[in-house]
Amino acid sequence: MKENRYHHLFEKAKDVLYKNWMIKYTSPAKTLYPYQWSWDSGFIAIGLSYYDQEKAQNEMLNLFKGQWENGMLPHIVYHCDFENYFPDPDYWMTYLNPNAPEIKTSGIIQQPIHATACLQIYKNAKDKQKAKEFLKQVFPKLKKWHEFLYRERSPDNDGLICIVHPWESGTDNIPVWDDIYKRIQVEKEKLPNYKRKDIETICQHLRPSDDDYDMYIYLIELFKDLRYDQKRILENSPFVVQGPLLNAILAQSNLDLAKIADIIGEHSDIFIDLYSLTKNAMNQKLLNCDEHIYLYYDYKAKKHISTHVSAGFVPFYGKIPPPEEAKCLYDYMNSQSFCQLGESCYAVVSYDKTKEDFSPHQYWRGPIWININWLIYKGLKNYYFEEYSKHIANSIIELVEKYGFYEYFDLNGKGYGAKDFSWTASLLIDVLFEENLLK
Ligand code: 2M8
Repeated sequence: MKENRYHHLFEKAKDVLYKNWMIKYTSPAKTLYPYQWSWDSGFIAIGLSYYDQEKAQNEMLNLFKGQWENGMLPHIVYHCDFENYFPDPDYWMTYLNPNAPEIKTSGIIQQPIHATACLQIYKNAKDKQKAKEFLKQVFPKLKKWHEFLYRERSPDNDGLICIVHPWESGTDNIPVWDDIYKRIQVEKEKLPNYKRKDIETICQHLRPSDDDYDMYIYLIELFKDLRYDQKRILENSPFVVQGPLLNAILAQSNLDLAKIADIIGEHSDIFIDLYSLTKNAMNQKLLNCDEHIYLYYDYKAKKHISTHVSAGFVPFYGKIPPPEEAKCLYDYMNSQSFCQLGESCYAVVSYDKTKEDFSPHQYWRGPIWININWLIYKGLKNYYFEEYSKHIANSIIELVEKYGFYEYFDLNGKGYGAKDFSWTASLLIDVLFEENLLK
């Protein structure tokens, strides 16, 4: 085998994941995010699965140590205690709910990418027998997790899952929320004293604003008052949103959970049915054929939010768009608003860049994120939009090679946020293998 630039990149990516490794799990970035995050760990396990089966399996099994009795998989699992992150493990007071496990966790969720990650571990496994044992071990946990989402987070029982906190979206300060925030009165004087730690390492203007943080804390305080009772949260939280990102990821995870069930001889039909349920509901409620994108739905105000973000194209990943709509969605994404082929832009920006409030450097309000682009890259392959998926693959490689393993990137490729960011490394690894570049 001849070593080439891709082998070098692969080694560097492994190094980033190794640096962020905390024995039981891989942190997203040691200084900024020292704990175990839910969807990060899913992405990380996918990268690890190409070269360290054992570590990838443990990444998932240790994440599920934080699973609640009712099936909820929390967005952070605090395996230990560090000084450098707020909210700290004690802040959440999850003992208020009898379902919470002994290990400290947050009290909210993130995107359910885990079944997909577990199936990928099996697919890449050198030791298939061990991988099958792993699937047997993890299957009941994944099943319980999906059951939680459909039982507790689908208020109309139509297969569309809600988030109740901006952190649950993973796209924390995305401009979609601006509209919702206008109708939420945060009583600042009632908020507890808290101290942000993120701005000790990253410039404040690159992170969510103090007002955003007040909103985050306001909602968590409310959830504590409601003792993390999901039914009461859905009834009382002013922030209840149905969106294309979580639902597309869940749809795909249902398909992958069905495959896992087949491999280990369990019933798989139920997951195929759930896939169809969510897919149909997304196409009925979130797809806007006139605007050529999937929209978010403000469940409390009972209205769609017409803010266009790249997450609106992630349904490609879950094979959601009907074939007759796919080309229009694609054409809109392949335009000046997001990233036009031939234009000098690297990849799909997180928010419509023709908008006045597009912000090239501020977190989820404009920059290019590798995970969203990876989801779109996979999605475009489903629909045979080869030129664009190739473009994204090349961009992911070039961004990392030229500028480093950053958390996110601006239009010129300059990196921002955490410097050695785990999902940037792990998803690059997936792209290198997918594109057959390590032969
Ligand atoms: C960011 O979110 C956390 C809160 O969960 C934060 O800003 O402190 C988001 O980018 C989220 O998607 C990600 O999972 C997390 C860790 O990388 O950081």
